[in-house]
Amino acid sequence: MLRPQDGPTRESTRLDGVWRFRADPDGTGRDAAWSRGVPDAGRMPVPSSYGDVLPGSGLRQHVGDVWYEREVWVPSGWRGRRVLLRFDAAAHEATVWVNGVEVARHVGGYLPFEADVTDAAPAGEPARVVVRVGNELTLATIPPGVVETTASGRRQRYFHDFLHYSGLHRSVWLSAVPPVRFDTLDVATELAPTGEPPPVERATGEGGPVARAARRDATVRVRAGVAGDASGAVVTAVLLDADEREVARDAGDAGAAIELAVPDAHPWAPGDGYRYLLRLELRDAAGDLLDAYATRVGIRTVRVDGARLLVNDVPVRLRGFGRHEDHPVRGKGHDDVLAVHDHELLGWFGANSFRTSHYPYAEEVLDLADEDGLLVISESPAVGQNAVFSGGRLGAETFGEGPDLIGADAQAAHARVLRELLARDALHPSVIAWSIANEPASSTDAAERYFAPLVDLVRELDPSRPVTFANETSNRPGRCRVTPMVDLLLVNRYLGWYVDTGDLVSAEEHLRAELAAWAELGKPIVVSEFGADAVAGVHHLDPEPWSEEYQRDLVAMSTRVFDTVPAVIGEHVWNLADFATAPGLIRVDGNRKGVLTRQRQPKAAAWALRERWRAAAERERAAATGRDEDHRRNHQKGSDRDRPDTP
Ligand code: BDP
Repeated sequence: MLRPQDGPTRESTRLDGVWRFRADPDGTGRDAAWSRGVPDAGRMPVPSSYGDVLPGSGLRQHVGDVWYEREVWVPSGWRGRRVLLRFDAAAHEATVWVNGVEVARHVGGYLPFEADVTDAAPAGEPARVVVRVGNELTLATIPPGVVETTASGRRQRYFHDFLHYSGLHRSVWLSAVPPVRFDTLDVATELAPTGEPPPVERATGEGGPVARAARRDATVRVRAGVAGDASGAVVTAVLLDADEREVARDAGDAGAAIELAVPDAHPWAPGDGYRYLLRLELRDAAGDLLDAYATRVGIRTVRVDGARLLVNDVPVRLRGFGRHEDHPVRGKGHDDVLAVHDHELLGWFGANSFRTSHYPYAEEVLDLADEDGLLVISESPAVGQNAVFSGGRLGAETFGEGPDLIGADAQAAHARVLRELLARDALHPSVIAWSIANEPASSTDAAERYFAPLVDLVRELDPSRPVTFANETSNRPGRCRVTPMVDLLLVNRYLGWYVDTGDLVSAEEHLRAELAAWAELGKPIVVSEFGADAVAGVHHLDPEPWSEEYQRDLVAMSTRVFDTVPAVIGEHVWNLADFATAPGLIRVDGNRKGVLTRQRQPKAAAWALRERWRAAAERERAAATGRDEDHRRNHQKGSDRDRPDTP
């Protein structure tokens, strides 16, 4: 499945806007054939979560089905082409009908799916699109949950700490594509070994210098899969630089690998979102154009070397956030305004990285990260697989076979979601690691059995990126059975908050000891969560939890510790901004661990982080400029020597 785009052979239109909508908690619509048309429907904007849009509707707590409906004219000019209907996300499972005909079913709330609707939606006629979206989580879904019957009706319980927003969160597309066409695309990039001196050693303190890689010869390997009868067809791949100058070209049979040699390539690197444009053409034996597809390609490598994480063979140090797709009213509905604003805020902080905690984000977000040269840890939606957070709903073992355990069905769903995630995100240079889960119970035999095949699967699907997962605090070094399997350690730690509450001196000692223990494993460590709740406007002279000062001081204490542990190559504060959660005794209108409010205004910690991270970014820029300058001088010397008339 390829992303929709416009081009010489393809056209696409977004079906975003206000759709007809009706909640159906009793599941009436399934028997009453609402698939043909939803009676007495109200309205709902797409994309958005439906939870907070209609005041007083109770939809925030809704469990079960909702129905969406709209009409669309299929352009008459699309005759003879295939018509695809794509949902960038339907949270959390959906069935789609076009003119009463079922065209798609999909389980999982954060990844796209599409249907070929050519027969159901003839060109030149109106088509009625109806979507049933369900949001029930079970122990077989990713993420897990349990539906309980209470005096107030059915309630969805879940073990993750963000509101279970639901609905059509991302764009819906109708596209015309040629009958014989590209339908998958794999791109792998490699840089020639560097003859340069080893990169600058990381100094301790405030991030350490990280230099951008200099230009190097590169190879781009392209494999484009084709749907339809492509016998005799030829694929041409052309790579253009950012100034649209052709730098490489080659051709091959449909489905075969094409290797493009790119001399003196400009790598994609942290803070430098340089990308080439890859243009693909598919022509039949007579030379007629069957399909064309274009995508941006960042040339870069990622590698773990001992306790270092190397991008383009240069050690990187991640500074940034765990985030959420979460905004007032829209919930998890993607919005370009808010996404661009959040990314500008990352720049304001001097951040260079984030994790898509705890589910795949809208692809538009990854586009922004690609463009900005941000380092992204892409996470699967497997969050809350841990009895510790389940309030007794999961058996103490968490994983295994049984009515209160997460077992083989969940594991199969988890594998499916990882396949879909990698298929969607592998083309993004910003994605530098795959996180297969957040904070599972990871210290048992059953957890080892559950995760081992998933780690293998990700490695097999993408040998070019490290595999990781975020470790939860009770799964200590030596006990945790999953950390030995992964390449990069993510540890979520709340010293000074859930542990040593209000005592930053003890917290510092404990954090130092724990990180030293993790460092023994000889792998790079990203502290992927640390932080404290702070209610904006609460101030205190003493170290009082919930005050802005306490949050600021806890972050400062933590980063002071990180700077003394060379294996800690990343710090992700939890969280960029306050976010909505299920109601709870330790939640005040949501989780307040944002260093920004939910409205994206700074708390005291934000200013302190900005100072630390901008200083680090500045040092990186200086180091990168130095390296570029050296490279330019060496290169210049070489070419001068080649010219006979140069003294
Ligand atoms: C961690 C979770 C994260 C929570 C955070 C918290 O990974 O989703 O929001 O704690 O408690 O356990 O704030």
